[in-house]
Amino acid sequence: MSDTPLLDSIDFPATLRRLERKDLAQLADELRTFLLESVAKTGGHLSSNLGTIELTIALHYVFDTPHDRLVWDVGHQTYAHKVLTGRRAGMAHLRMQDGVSGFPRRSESEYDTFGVGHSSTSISAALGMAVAARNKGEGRRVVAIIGDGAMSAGEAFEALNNAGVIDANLLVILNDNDMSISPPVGALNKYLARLFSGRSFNAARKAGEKVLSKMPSMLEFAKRAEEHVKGMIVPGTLFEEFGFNYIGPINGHDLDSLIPTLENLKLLDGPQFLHVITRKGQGYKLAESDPVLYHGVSKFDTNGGIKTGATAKLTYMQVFGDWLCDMAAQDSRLVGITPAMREGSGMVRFAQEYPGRFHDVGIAEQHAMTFAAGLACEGLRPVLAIYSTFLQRAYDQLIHDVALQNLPVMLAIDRAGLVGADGATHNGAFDLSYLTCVPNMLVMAPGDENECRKMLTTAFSHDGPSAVRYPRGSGPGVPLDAVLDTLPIGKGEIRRQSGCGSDNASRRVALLAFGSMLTPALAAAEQLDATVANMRFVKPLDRELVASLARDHALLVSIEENTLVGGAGAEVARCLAEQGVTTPLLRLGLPDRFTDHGDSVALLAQLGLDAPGIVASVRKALGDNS
Ligand SMILES: Cc1ncc(C[n+]2csc(CCOP(=O)(O)OP(=O)(O)O)c2C)c(N)n1
Repeated sequence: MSDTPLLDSIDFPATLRRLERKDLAQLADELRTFLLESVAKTGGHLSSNLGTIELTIALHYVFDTPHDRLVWDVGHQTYAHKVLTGRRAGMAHLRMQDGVSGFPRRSESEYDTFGVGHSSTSISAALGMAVAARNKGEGRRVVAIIGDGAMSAGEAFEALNNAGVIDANLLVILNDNDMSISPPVGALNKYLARLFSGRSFNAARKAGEKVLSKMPSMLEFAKRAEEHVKGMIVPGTLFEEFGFNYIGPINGHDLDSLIPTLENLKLLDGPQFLHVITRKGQGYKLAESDPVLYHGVSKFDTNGGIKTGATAKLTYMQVFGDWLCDMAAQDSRLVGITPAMREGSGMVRFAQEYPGRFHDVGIAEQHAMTFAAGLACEGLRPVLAIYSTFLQRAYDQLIHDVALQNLPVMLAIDRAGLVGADGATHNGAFDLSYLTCVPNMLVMAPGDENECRKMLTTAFSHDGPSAVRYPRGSGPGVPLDAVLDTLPIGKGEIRRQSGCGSDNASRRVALLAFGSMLTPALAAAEQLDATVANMRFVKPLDRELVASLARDHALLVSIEENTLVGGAGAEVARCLAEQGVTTPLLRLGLPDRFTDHGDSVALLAQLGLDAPGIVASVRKALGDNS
C-alpha cells in the first residue's frame, strides 16, 4: 500500500476537523489512493466511492458528526465515510463475513445513521430525523446525500414533496455525476443536465436575484457563497417549487467550493438543496472512462485494470439475457423492462439489438411493474427483469395491477437466494414467500441453466402473471438447448430414486428440491440413498408428486434457498395437511433472521444448505448418529 501519512493521523472526524483547510486536498489525495488500492484487493463498489471523496471530507469537516446526521442514499458510496469514521483497518475485510459491510449499518457505527442498500430512502429518513430533532429541541443538522440516479425514484420525490411543507432543517445534497449504474435515463436527468450546462442559468439567476433581494439574509448568503463558489447560485425551478432553497451547481471535487458553501448552508434554517457535480471514478483514469465497468468490481490489478473475458460457466443472468434475445426474435410482442439494471440483469445485448423494445425506466420498480401491466393490457408481452429484493418495492403493483387483473406480465427474478458480499439488504430470501401467496401467480425455480431457459419460455407463454426466480452466479453447467421449449405447468420430476427395498421402507427419504438446492440435494442423496424430486414449481405445487412421495417414503425433506417462513416448504406442509397426510416433513431453508454479507458458498454451508448439511440434518431427523 502507498504511504498515506496525513490519512494515518486521522482516526475519527473530530481529528479531521482539527486539520487546517489547506491540508484537506492532500487528505483527499491520500484517501483516494488508499481506497483504490484497498478496493482493488477486496472488490466492492469503486467508481461511486472515488467520486465522493471530497464531498465526504467536506461534510465531516463542516458538520459536527455524529451529532449532526449524515444520511447516505444507497450507501454504496460510503467507503471514504467508513475510513474517516474509525473503520479504516476494517476495509481489508470489506464485505467479507464478520467484516465491514459494503453499506452503512446502524449496528456498525454511530456515524451510520441509517441502514441502507436499496436506493432513494435518504430524504425520507433524513426528514424523519430532522422532525425528531425539532420536536425534541435538539439543534442538530440533518443532511441527506443522494445521487442523480437515486433521485429518479418516486420515494425521493414523495419525500421532497413532504419536506417542503414540513419546513424542517434539512439539507439535501444532490450528488450529480450524470450516471446511475448505467447512463442515466429520464426527464429528470435531462433537466439536471440543463441546470448544469447553464442554459437555464441566466434566466433562473435573474428570477433568483429578485427573490433574494426581498430576503436580505439570503441575499447576504448568496453574496458570501458567490465569493467562494465563484457565482454559482441559482434557484432551481423544480426544487424551489418543492419549497427548497436551491443552491448550485457547484464542483464537488473542489474543497474550496464545497466547504464555504456547506458552512453557509449550515447556518440556514428550513429545507435547503445543494446541487453538487462530481465525476464517477474521479482520479482513476480507467474508472473515469468506464464508470459502468468499475461500478462494482472484483479484485483487480490497479495498473492493468479490470480484464474482461469470457468466464468458464454461463451465469443465470447470461442465460436470461440470451433467452430474451432468442424469444424477442420469435415473438414481436416481447418488451423488456429493467429498473436501472441493464448490465446487472444481462440486458445489454437485448438493448442493442432491440432498442425500441427495451425500456430502462430508472430506479422505479413500482412504475416498472405498472408500466408492464399497461403493456400487457394492450396485448404486448412484457418481461420485467428485476432482482428479488428490488421486487419487494413493487409488491402492491404486482398484486393490485398485475395479479388481480391476471395480466401476462413475466418476472425474471435474479439474485434469488443469498447474494454474498452485498449482504442482508440484497439477499433474495423472501420472494417465494411473498409470491406464492398471491393468487394467479405461476412461480418457478430452475435447478439448472437449461431448465431456467425452459422455465423462461414457459412463463412467457403463460396467459397470466408468472415468475422465474434464479440465483446470482452460475449453476451446475448444464448446456442449453437451442430451441425454446416449455415445461408442463405444475409438474415436478423424479431425478433419483431411492434404492432401498420395500423391506426398508421405514428408512426411505425423499428430498424435495426447489431451484438452486437441486445440486446439493442430488449430492446428498448419494450418501443417503434418497429419492430426489426436482419440484420445479412452487406454485402450482405438484400435489400429486408430493402425495406419492409421501406414500412411499418415511421422511420428506423440502429444501429451498428462501426463508422457511411461508416458502416452498411451507407450501409442501400445507399440501400434506390439506390431504391429511401424516408423513413427517423436515423443512430446510433460510432461517427466520437476516443473513449478513460473506461468501455465499460458505454461508450456505453454515446454514446447512450444502450437501453435507443436508445429510447431517436428515440423519438427525432419522435419529441416526452414524
Ligand atoms: C431500489 C433499488 N434499485 C436498484 C438498486 C441498484 N443500484 C445501486 S446503485 C444504483 C445507481 C445509483 O445511481 P446514483 O444514485 O446516481 O449513484 P452513483 O452510483 O451514480 O454514485 C442502482 C441502480 C438499488 N440499490 N436499490
